[in-house]
Amino acid sequence: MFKHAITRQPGANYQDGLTTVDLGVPDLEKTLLEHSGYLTALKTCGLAVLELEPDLRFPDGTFVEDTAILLSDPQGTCPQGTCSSPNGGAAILTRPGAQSRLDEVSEMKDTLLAFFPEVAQISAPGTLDGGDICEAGSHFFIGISLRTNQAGAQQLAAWLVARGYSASFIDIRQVAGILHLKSGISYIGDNRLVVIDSLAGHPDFKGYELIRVVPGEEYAANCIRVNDYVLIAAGFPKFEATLRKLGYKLLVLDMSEFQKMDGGLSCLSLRF
Ligand code: CIR
Repeated sequence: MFKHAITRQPGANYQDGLTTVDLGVPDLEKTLLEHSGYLTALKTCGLAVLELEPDLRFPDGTFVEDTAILLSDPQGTCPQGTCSSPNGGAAILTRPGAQSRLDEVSEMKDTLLAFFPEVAQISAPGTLDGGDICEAGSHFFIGISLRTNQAGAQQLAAWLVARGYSASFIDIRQVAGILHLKSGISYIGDNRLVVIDSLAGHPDFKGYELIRVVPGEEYAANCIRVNDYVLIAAGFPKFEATLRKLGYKLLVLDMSEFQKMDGGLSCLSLRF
């Protein structure tokens, strides 16, 4: 169960952020409306939502997921007192792969220290974006991408293994159309992985029930399970119907202005 979410409001210069897609310039008013719908959805899921102020130094700062990996429930295999914090959680700041986003993590550090007594950090030459990290129960898939390099992935894997998790690397550098691993897969619990076609054949996904996102609905692959609900992007009827048929309670959210900046549902919060 998640109890908390950390979010950051998009700033007035949101449109100056990075993007690889050509879907037009985001409309700020609509962006803020969509963001507010997202916050409402997290609250519906029962989360206490921390809403950080926009930070104009970082146009991409609303995509807080990229700045940290949080464990609310370490597996408990590490030697007594060496790696779990007293509240049972653990946090590690990333080292974002885009130069313009590197310093977002120092901002996030102070916020995390209010919840986690110790905060570790990925260090150079490692780079790692939270969007490349997919937690699937006690296993973590770590995407190697244009943002997350081998050194960053290895540092995170070692940190996770010390806390009782397993980890494997998924190289997405040759997979067209996705910025991060989680642009193409999501874990929604119940041993189910949502995947785009180009990742469905990966041998590491064999033990999971795969929920395929049909061609043309790839953006829908970035969805999040939050307690009793799955949050999905609006406008992907086949995917929505598939999840409804499986019995999931859905919150369907308008994400058009985030999609324009390569962002998805997972990117907009840190959940723990
Ligand atoms: C970026 O390029 O860094 C942002 N415009 C989008 C980040 C999306 N984050 C994510 O998927 N976790």
